[in-house]
Amino acid sequence: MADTLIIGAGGQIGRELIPLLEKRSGKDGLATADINDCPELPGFRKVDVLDRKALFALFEHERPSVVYHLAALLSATSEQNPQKAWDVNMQGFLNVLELCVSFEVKKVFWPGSIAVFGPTSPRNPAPQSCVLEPTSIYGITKLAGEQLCAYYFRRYGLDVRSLRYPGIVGYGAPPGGGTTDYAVHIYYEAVQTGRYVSFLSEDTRLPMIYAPDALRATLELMDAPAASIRIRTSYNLAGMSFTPKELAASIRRKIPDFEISYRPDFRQAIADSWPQTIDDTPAREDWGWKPEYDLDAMTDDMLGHIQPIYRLGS
Ligand code: AKB
Repeated sequence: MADTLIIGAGGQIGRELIPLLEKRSGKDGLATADINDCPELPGFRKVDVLDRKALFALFEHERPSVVYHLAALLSATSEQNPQKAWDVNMQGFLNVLELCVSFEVKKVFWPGSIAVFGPTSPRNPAPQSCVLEPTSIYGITKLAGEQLCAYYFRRYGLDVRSLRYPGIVGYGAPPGGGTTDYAVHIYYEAVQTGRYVSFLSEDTRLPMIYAPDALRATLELMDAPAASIRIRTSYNLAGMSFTPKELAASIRRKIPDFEISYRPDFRQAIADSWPQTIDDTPAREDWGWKPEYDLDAMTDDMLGHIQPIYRLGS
């Protein structure tokens, strides 16, 4: 049995959350699951969220009080396989929600995304409530998913909480298949080769957040008293906003010879449909959200962690 179960634990958010949750529940209080083999994770079981029998067995064995359901395909991967995106992001989530109701789970976290916004939403900033007409299949699953959060809360009293994450930048675990991933890859390339080819154009401004802020927001939301959670779909969450050109300039403060060039691909259309900045007033008002990192502070911290790894390796 485990107090907390993380499903999709092998991904970027899961791997970064594990040490923080371990501090709270201890190694034995944590169970993890992923579709990929991750034997290094605490209390690990390999489970596909579309395999209802295996998922049931996992819940029956662990009987968790808190569930973090993080298994999902991100925007770029989803666009290349919309059917799979629908299956994993929607059916997988429904399977987990049903089990959370059956096993009387106390609290559930589900990652929303700024991808719920579309070209008809205000872009600068995108408010909490507005027209939501996403054009990517990923955004469509995130919009339906956040409505499921509200539905399960209304209908079954299931305490599901969610954040509309911007792009998450961190060194703790690599992202996979997102449109905002360039903002992580660029640091590694800057350190390793001194140059980077961006798959987004130089002036593509997107909402981003540094991983320590994103993780703190997640835990603060989960710790907040239920009565203060007024948004039962998914909270807007802002950290910072920048373009590839601005990110390159921030890196150049530390690596003056760093070069960036631009070769936009299919991900440009996804980025162009998203907002540039986010208004997260309800998160600030309801549970006291406040980001700590701006672009240069993030760059200094990222390079401070990445540079020593490659210096040691060379
Ligand atoms: C992606 O780029 O797909 C994600 C997201 C913004 O949800 N990082």
